[in-house]
Amino acid sequence: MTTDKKSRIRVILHGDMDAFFAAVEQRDRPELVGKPVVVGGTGARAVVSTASYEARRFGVRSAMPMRLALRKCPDAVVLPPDFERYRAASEQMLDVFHRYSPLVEPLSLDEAFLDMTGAEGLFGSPRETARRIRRDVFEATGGLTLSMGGSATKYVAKVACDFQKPDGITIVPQEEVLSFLHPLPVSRLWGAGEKSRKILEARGFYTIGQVARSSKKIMEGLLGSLGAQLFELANGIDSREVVPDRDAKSIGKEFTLETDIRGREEILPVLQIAADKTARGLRSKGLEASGVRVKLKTDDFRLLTRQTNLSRPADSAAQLFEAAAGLLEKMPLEYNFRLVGTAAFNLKPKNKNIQGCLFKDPAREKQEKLDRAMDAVREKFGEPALRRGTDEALLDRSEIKNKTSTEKS
Ligand code: TTP
Ligand code: MG
Repeated sequence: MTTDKKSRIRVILHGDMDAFFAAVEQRDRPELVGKPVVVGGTGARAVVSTASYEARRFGVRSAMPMRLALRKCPDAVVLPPDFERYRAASEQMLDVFHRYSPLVEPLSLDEAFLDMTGAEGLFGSPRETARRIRRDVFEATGGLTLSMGGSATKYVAKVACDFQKPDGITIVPQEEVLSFLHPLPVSRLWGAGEKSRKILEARGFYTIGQVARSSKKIMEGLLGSLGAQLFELANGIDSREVVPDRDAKSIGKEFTLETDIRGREEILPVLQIAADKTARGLRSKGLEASGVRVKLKTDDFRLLTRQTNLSRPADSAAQLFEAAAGLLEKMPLEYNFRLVGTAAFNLKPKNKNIQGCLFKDPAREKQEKLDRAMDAVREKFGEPALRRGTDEALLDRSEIKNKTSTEKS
């Protein structure tokens, strides 16, 4: 039996972290758990970035002036944003998503679509898949929760994700799409901003169902081409594909050390782990890199970087580490360092066929096999199952706080 790809019902999941910035702060400062936390600026004209659900009970919302937020919730703990930690958590979330699908489309730091079409045999029903992903993200981020929505279209998956926030899963089967959408307010139509909402409401359209029961022509008359789009969405029609993020210009892993390190001998083992993780990041996305960068941060927060181009594209730890260790030789190492990292750049999808048959290199093939085998074992038994010798010794000292990140340069 052949399956027509176009007519196949898609399975799309949308995930979005709960109270993201505030949740990261509560994770890192357990004394704030259960308390109203507001993340945002502190100046006179500052606004709220986000509020923990405890603060939302008082009516605090994103984009609200901070002064108003504090009038509503005088006991709120106000914290400035720390994007480095949010970006690291975002990467951990995306790394998990990429374990489930190669088609991951991030929309912002804390949300992304996954196309899970055809993966039911691997991970179970959409609800079961969402459950697993949420569990894995919780583990990978050290305790952050996200909500997920699922449906055959991006639009309904996104609306569904918000439906049972926080910490919820909402799957909308195809036959329930219209009964799910129609009671919702028109502001839930993707693309309907404040202005279009007012126009719609002035003409008596308050719910998505009312829009669906009108006509494309009427909607076009009211809002032009946007009206036609909203009419389609209101009827559950949205053919947009999940477009994987092609803008990631580099993939990198870095470690912030709890105690500073000094000298080549101490840096090399950390560099080895960073190269290993960078290589795994590449392989999990089916990419290879033609450039490698090393990043060191001194104890007084000065950043030192060196980069080089590889003679041939690479996705193995051995190749990345060799290049990184070479770069280290050219760096001034007389400082104390608090951060060590590697990044791979000049990325492109790995073309197995052409590379594989034109340039057969037994040593490289063997390395690739080993890397694949290690990936498979880790995939099956989890992170601690298999580590290179240096890894184990270092991690056992518990001196490394993992701060993985995918750089966007
Ligand atoms: P959201 O996902 O919209 O909000 P959230 O994660 O805080 O809460 P939830 O999803 O549970 O409703 O945005 C993600 C982060 O983006 C948020 O934590 C802070 C930031 N942000 C702003 O800085 N300004 C804003 O106006 C919004 C909406 C978000
Ligand atoms: Mg969110």
